[in-house]
Amino acid sequence: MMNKTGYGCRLGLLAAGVGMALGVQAQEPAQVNFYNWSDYIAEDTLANFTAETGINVTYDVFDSNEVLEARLLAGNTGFDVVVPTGDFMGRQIQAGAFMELDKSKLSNYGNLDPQIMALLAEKDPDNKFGVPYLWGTTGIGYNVEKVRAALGEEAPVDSWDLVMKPENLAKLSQCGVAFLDAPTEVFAAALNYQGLDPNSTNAEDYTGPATELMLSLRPHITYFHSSKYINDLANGDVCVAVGWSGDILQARDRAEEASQGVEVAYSIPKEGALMWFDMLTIPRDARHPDNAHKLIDYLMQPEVIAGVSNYVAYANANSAAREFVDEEILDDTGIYPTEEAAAKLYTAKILPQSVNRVITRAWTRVKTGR
Ligand code: N2P
Repeated sequence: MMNKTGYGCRLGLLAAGVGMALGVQAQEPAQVNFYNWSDYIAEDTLANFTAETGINVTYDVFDSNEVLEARLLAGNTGFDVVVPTGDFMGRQIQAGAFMELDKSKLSNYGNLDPQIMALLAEKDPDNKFGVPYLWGTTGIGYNVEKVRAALGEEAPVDSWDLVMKPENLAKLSQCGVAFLDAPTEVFAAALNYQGLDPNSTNAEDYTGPATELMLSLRPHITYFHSSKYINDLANGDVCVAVGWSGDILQARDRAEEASQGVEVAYSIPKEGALMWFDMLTIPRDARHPDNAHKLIDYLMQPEVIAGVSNYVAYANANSAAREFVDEEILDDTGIYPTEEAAAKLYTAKILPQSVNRVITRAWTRVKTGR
């Protein structure tokens, strides 16, 4: 009777309307949209999540914080989980980009390393908006044999001299040089190398010495790109890359699997390097926030995140996962640095917007070489 007259349906709509007005969430469709860094998850992670929860994952990838930030700040991304790096997350929090996490929905939260959480609270007070996914460093990947051929046995592979002395880079340019297209990270490395504060808030440090150094290197840099270098290093198409730890180690592993005689190594230079944490966050306007929490909680399961670390060669921040991480990953000092190297690592602070604008302009100069 009700159906015939259509009241059932109308009542249903009315109830939904009242429910929404009261803030009662309707059941979400079994869907979650995940925007993650490229080469940053195990092959089976998302399929296993879907098998376990029945929630479908639409997966899309990026290789630049700037790209993610532009989308986030424009709003309406359609994504439910995104992965900004800690310092970027910090300023995006200030811009109101995220939804506060409901920790009652994160049963695995207690697995996270309390020391790392305390460090992250500098950018996210009370850890309200983000949980760490993976972390790594920004250093130098190189082709062992080609670098030796270009610079000899004494090639300074343990130092930023390798890529920040124009005379070295000039020789390496014959076999291909890749730099990340990550302005804040490369400028931080250049400043640190020059004995300046990698987190300088002094605009002249960027427009002056850091830009000058980068312009002197520019003629020898084959390209700026933040994901292509994995295959290029593995294939021997570039012989040196300023890049991310795990990506370079993936290149090492791909080269090994291909057995074409390419040997890739990763170095955290002795002058120090940037250490960063990538964060699981939920955009403020996410349409599937419940499922976003389920995905984040899933990624905090010890076996799950250990499986990701084992696959992508990045460290995680999950204390309970340690026993599931392969020995060779735990023992790899490119992934979990020695205490000596760790003491030299620096993290990125949230810089004033005015400094960020200076960095963006200076980076354009560096890339165009003018
Ligand atoms: C993974 C890139 C690592 C993320 N391809 C850098 N924050």
